[in-house]
Amino acid sequence: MSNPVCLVDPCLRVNPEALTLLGQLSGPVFVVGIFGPKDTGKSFLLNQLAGQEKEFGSGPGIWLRHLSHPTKPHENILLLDTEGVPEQMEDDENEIFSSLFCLNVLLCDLFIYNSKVEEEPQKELDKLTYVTELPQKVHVLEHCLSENSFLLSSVLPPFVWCLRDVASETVWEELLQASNYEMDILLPYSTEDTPSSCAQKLFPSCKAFCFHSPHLNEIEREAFLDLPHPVFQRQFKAFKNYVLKPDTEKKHQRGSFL
Ligand SMILES: Nc1nc2c(ncn2[C@@H]2O[C@H](COP(=O)(O)OP(=O)(O)O)[C@@H](O)[C@H]2O)c(=O)[nH]1
Ligand SMILES: [Mg+2]
Repeated sequence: MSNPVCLVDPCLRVNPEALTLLGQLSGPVFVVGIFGPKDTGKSFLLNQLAGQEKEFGSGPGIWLRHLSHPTKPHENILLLDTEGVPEQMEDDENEIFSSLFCLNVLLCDLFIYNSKVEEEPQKELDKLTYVTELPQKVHVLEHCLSENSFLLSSVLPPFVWCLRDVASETVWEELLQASNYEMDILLPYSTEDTPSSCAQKLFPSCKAFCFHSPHLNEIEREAFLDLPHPVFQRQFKAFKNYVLKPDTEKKHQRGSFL
């Protein structure tokens, strides 16, 4: 497993060190990207996917980490960690995050949107306003712009929404398990062009996974040492199975950009 390397800086300049690392890879590559608000446990989740107990975050831009597939050593996994989106931003900073979102989405085979959910899920997903800009920013075929929104789903990866710090008593997890983690079970039907309905329309599939906080209280810590909370571990296992298991629905339906 490699240490994280900056792939692109906030001005979207590619780091030659990352290109050298990519050039040395042989065998199939599966790219998992994450995006979302600051301090919502994005880097922590990727560290868990990498099997790392030690936490380390990422700096500005998009950061790349390479690991071998846990059960298929000749296959590669690339994790793309993105700097977290701050709550308040100037216009030019907002434009940078919009570009980082777009680039992350286009580079990965599976895109994770990670956020804490304190109220209705739809309100939280509607904060991902960058998704509504995708049809203007990504043109699949220059001569077919009128069909662009429709064509986008052939180049976009599956969308996975990770809802963090979800209390055990909500019914969301049960609903998701019963529907094979289909995200729309959490969202009321809407005909408006909100970010949540755009995500459902544009991405080829949308799944959602709930996570309890990984933190333990004093008493639990004595029983479980420094591991994440057992409920988090159970939920993480289902998520990891989805992310890393071969699945014709989600893998390699589209051309690779990397
Ligand atoms: N409440 C809570 N804290 C978390 C969670 N995951 C990680 N953390 C902690 O939140 C802090 C920020 O995590 P980090 O992964 O760096 O957040 P990022 O900015 O989204 O990458 C760290 O101290 C983590 O230990 C979570 O699911 N819930
Ligand atoms: Mg981080």
